[in-house]
Amino acid sequence: MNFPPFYHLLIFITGLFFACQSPEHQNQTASGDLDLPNIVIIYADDLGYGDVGAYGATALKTPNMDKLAREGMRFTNGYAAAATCTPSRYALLTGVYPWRNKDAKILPGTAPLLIDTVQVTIPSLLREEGYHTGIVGKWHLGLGNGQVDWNQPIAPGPNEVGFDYAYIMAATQDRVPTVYIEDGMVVGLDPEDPIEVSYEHNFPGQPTGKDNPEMLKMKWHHGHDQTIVNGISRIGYMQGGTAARWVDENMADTFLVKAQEYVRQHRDEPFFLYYALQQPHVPRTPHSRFVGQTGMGPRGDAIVEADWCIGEFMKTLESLGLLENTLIILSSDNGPVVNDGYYDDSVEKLGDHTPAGVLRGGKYSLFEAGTRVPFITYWSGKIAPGVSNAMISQVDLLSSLAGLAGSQVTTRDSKNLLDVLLGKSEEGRDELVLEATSRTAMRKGNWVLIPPYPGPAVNTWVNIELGNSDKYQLYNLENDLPQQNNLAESNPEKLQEMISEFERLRGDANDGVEDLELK
Ligand code: NG6
Ligand code: CA
Repeated sequence: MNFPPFYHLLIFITGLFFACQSPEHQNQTASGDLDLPNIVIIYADDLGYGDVGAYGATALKTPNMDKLAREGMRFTNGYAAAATCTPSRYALLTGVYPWRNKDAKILPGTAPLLIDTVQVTIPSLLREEGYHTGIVGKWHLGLGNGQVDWNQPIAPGPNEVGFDYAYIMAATQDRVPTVYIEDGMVVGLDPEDPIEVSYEHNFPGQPTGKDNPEMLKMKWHHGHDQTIVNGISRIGYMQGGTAARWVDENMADTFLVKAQEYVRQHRDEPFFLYYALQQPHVPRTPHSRFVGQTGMGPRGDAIVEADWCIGEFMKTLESLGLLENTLIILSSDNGPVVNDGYYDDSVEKLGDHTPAGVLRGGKYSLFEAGTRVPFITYWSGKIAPGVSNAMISQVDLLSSLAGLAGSQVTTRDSKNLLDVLLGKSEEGRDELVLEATSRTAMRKGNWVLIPPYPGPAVNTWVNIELGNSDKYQLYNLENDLPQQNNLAESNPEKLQEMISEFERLRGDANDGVEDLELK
C-alpha cells in the first residue's frame, strides 16, 4: 500500500508519542521488553523433593506440575530458606535470611506481624514498579500488633507490607483461627457471634480433642488436641465465629477460585500473585473428588488435589491469553513430613513412595530434604525447556524479580539470579546458609557443613533425622547426595575452611540454638 508522505509523518509522530510515554504498562524491563510481565509464585506447603513426578515420583501422579517442569526450567538445587514455614516465607517475601530475625519461627495464630511495615518486600517493590499485587492462601507471618480483635479490621498484615489484595488464612490449617481473612476482615463473620482466640487457655464449655476424642473424624497423634473444628482438633483455642469457619474440604477450591478471580480482574495490568497453597500440610483434607485417588491416603490425595488446582489455574491464565506474559515460579516452603500430628494413614499407606526422594531428612531437618525442594520456573516462549543444576534459594527471588521489573532494589542476602531463573545462565549461588528450627548449616559448592547441635538425632514423632550431632558433619554432595559419609574427620582442612566461611557468613548471629523444641 502506498500512503502519502504526511501519513508517514503522522505514524512517526504517533510512534514517538507512545514511545515517550512511560505509564505503568510501558516500563522498560530488564529483559528489554516493553510490557512488565505478570509474576505468579505458586507455593506449596510441605511438598517434598520426591513428591513430584518431574523429580522422580512414580507412585504419585502430578501431571500439571510435571508439565510446568517439562516445558519450563526444573531446578535440581533449588532451596527454601528454612525447613519450616514461617522462616521460609519470611525470606521469600523479604529477601532476608530468617536467622537474622530471632522471631522468624513457626508462629501461633495470634503472633504479631513478623515483617516490619517499612521493610522491602517482593510485593512492595513490585507495586512501586506499577504492579497490582495479591496474595491468596496461607500467610503464617503474623497479624496485628499482638492483641488482635478478630471482630474488627485486622492490621497490620499483608496489606501493610505490599499486597493490594489479600485473601488468606492467618497461620496454618491446623491452627486457629480457622477462618478466611479478606483485606483484614474475617469473611462471613456474624457480629452476633464474635470470635475469640487464645493459645493459652480454653474457653468455658468448648470441647477439645484431648477431652472429647469421640467428636473427632481425624484423631490427633501429637499436639493438635485443642479446639475442635469440623471434627478435627487444632492447635490453639477458639470460640464463636461459627458461620465464618472454613470447611477444610473446600479450602483448595476456595483458594483456587480466589486466585482465578484475581487474575481475571487484573488481566489488563501487570500483576503479582502469591498463590500459597495449603497442601499437603496437616490436616490433609482433600475434597471428596480426590479422596481415594492415590491409594496413599489423605497426604497423597492432597498432593493430587494441589496438582489439579495448579492445572486449573494454568487453564485460566491460558484462556485469558496471559501465558506468554507471565512468569510462573512453583516451589514449596519446606521439605516433606509424613506423620505431622494426625492419624491420617500417611505412614500406613505410603508404600514405596519416597517424599524426600534420595535426600536425607525432611521437614525440620538440616539435612538436604529439609530445604531442597521442587523449584520450577515456567514462561511460555521465554524460558526454554531444560534442567538447571544451579544453586538458587527462594531468598534470591526478591532481587531477581526486582531485576525483572526494572527495579534496583536488593538486600544483602538476596542475589539477583534472574538469568538463572530464566534458564539463561547456570551461574547460581556459590554458598547458602541453610536453616532448620533456628539451627543453621552451610552449603558451599558441593560441600555441606552441619555444626554440632544438641538435641535428638531423630524426632521420633515425625520420624525425621534432624541433623543434630555432637560432632561436626561434612558431606560432599557431588558423590554423596544422600549424605551418608561424614568426611569431617578425614578432611580436617576442608572442615576448617568450611567453618571459617560459615562463621564469616553467620557473623555472631548463630545464637538461635535455644529453640530446638518443635513448638
Ligand atoms: C508444628 C506442628 C506441626 C506443624 C508445624 C508447622 C505440633 C506437634 N506440630 O509445631 O503439625 O503445624 O508446627 O508447620 O504441633 S509449618 O509448615 O507451618 O512450618
Ligand atoms: Ca510448611
